[in-house]
Amino acid sequence: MSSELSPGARRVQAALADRGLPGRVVELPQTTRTAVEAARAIGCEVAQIVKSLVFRGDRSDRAYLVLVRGVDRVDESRLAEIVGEPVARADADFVRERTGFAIGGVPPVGHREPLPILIDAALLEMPELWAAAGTPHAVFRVLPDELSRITGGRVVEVGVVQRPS
Ligand code: 5CA
Repeated sequence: MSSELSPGARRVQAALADRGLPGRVVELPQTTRTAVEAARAIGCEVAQIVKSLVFRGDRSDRAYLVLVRGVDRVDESRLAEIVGEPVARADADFVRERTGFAIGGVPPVGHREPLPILIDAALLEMPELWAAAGTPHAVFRVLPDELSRITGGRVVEVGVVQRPS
């Protein structure tokens, strides 16, 4: 029940309900802070996890939210070409300030201020996805078409498979 969710997860639950997806958020006892941890907790493939990564525009100081598969990373030079300015990965303070959520729980909807959203095309090829819902223990299930619709994100090719470090 939504009344049992923590405050961050409740905000995402409300944003989803506003967009026609009520009751989707689940809070798990296990951590879902990273894509690998979330996949383990849910019992799905890492590629089905939506990573919500915030980048900072060098010139505009804008926040860009990029959604990629859990197995991918963002090609920053490609992203820079797409948004028309150099970008860098945002730090924890910037992420919290602009989205209203801490890294590890950043959702694709429900942000403090509207921000441009870019969706990597590969994400939309997955049959079913799971995204963060405001806290490092909260997620929600979403279909690719639903993710496009609720975010209004621009579909781009910006993801590259992450190599093991
Ligand atoms: N809850 C999961 C998905 S359900 C989640 O939020 N995954 S994530 O991939 O979108 O967010 C974690 C990501 O935040 C990591 O992949 C990592 O790239 C990034 N991150 C972790 N620590 C930092 C940091 N200090 N600064 C910037 N980015 C960070």
